[in-house]
Amino acid sequence: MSMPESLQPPGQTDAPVLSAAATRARRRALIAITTVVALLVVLWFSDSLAGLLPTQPYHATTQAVGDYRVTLSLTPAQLRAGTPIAAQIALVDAQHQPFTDATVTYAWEMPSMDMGVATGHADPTSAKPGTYATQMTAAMGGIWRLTLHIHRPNRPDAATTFAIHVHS
Ligand SMILES: [Cu+2]
Repeated sequence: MSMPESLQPPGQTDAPVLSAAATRARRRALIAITTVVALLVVLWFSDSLAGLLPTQPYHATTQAVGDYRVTLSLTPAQLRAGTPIAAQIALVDAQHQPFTDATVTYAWEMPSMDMGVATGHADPTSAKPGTYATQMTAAMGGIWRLTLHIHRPNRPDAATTFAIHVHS
């Protein structure tokens, strides 16, 4: 939209041009600040918002750990505080062969606060070779950490962690 001639005299100086540029810069700065604030608000509330989502099932996750590949499956699909979580740990070697001679120990804790550490063994299951099982319980909703130590005779130890979101 062009300005009426009466407001735009032909002898216009540089001042209004500079002022228009300054207005544009201010507007850009305002948009940038608003965007940053909005992002911070979303980040601030994202954890509580995630807790409100009805279904967010845990998907089996595979990690390469040393010469091994570790696949962690958890049930039930909807992990909830106070409900036992069954963990199934499938181990294969560099040749993708399952192995049954490992001693698997775990530590289960909430990294964001001191709630103690539950430790124990994951025992080999008879159903599936190379699969080890255990059970944990999260006392409260939030991000939990499962640390797995894999020890095999005459081989270097391996350890890895999994971050697990438990609903409250
Ligand atoms: Cu906690």
